Amino acid sequence: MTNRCGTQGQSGDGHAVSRPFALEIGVSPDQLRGFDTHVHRRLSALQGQFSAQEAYDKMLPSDPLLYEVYTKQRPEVAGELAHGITILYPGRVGNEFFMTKGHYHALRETAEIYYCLKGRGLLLMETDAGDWAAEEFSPGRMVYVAPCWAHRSINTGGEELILFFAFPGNAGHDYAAIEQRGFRKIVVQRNGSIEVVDNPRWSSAVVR
Ligand code: PAN
Ligand code: ZN
Repeated sequence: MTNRCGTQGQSGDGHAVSRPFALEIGVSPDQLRGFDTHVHRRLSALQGQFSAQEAYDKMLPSDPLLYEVYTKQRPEVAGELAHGITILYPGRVGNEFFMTKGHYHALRETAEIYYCLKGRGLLLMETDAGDWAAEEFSPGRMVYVAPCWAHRSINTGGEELILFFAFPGNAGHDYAAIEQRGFRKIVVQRNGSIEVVDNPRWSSAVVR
């Protein structure tokens, strides 16, 4: 039986065995240098996701940057852990807070860990079966995304929300279901407070 540990730098399947390493990570720009991919996501990437279409259309010409993702890439196999940092900027579209696209993992039964380094926010989660949850982010708080739960980060504060994350190398990302029907809940500011309410645009249409 082969495994990925092997002997003398070669795993049983002939690939190089991963080496241990360490990274300086944190909230300052020089603590992001150790990552090897960097993605920018702007408002236009969240077409159809915000409930206030008029406010969305008004903001679209300037296409503001909503978040950046820095990732340390790992082989996309079980046993490895992909990891990185998301910086989600503060702001709203109408009364709805800036958020990430959100996704299921392509391999549904894979979990994820988030650890908040800076800011305030929520991790909104839901399952195909209709369950949902919202856990708070504040510096020092960890949120565990259980297997099979879609997840979307939301910045409810006035400064950047900075999150460290780690997930199995073979998880993959499935954006389609969320792009088509959104999450069941949205997070809005109402009379100065933060509320999790039903998404008026959510559709129960089965997406496969
Ligand atoms: C995170 C997210 C990251 C950006 O790394 O990918 O916060 O969110 P979207 O991928 O939804 O745009 C993660 O959950 N990875 O699995
Ligand atoms: Zn994920």
